[in-house]
Amino acid sequence: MRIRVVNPNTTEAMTATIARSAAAVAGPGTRLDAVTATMGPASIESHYDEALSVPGLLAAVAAGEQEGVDGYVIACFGDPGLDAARELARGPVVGIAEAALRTATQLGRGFSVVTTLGRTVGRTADLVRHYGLQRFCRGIHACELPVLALGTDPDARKIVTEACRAALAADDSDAIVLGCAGMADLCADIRAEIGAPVIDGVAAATLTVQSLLTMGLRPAGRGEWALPPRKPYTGLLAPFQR
Ligand code: 2AL
Repeated sequence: MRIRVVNPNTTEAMTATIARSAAAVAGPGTRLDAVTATMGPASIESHYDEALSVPGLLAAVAAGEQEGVDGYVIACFGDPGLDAARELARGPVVGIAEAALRTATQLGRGFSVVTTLGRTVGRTADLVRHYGLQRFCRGIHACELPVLALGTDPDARKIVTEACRAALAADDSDAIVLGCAGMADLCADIRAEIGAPVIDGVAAATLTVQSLLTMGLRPAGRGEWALPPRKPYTGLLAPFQR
């Protein structure tokens, strides 16, 4: 099976981190490719960034459909463009927030999320509500590191680890969800450091897509999830006309 992991931001170094995390859990029968959006913001940490990351993401999914990709991971914790990608793809599309949050519900009664900047807390709360998981969510905490600092700040590992440790204690949680794809390479160390389950959404979503495909489960692709109706698209978005 072919699974494409899409980094909807345009930072190649972050795609490399994401690719390592997905490859670490993929089964022997899975062909993975991790791709970087060819247009859009360098990182996604505002509503504006998120909105403008969606065309690049959808272009990567549309290309994957031409190339015979079986399923997709959206490797940004805002799950940008998830429903639109589901309209385009024949196979399953799973966002890392959805996968990580649902996985956390299977590890106890309550989880905490540790995200990047404080301004992403509201979006995370929206996602928790959107997926119907409020009763499991004990808290959403920001470590106040910008997304790209996760890969460049020499103190990033320590800062995120301490934010996870503090969240676990403050919320009396059973698990921590890492709220950014750029935290994927920190997951194993943080788990060992704080002695609690820590969930990287890239691994969770890759395994979810792989499980769905292994079970032969693809979306029905009809009604709301049929291909979008054809119509003219104009201006810079003209190439998105199907
Ligand atoms: C993210 C993420 O996963 N990728 C990105 O660019 N921004 N998430 C976040 N909370 O800032």
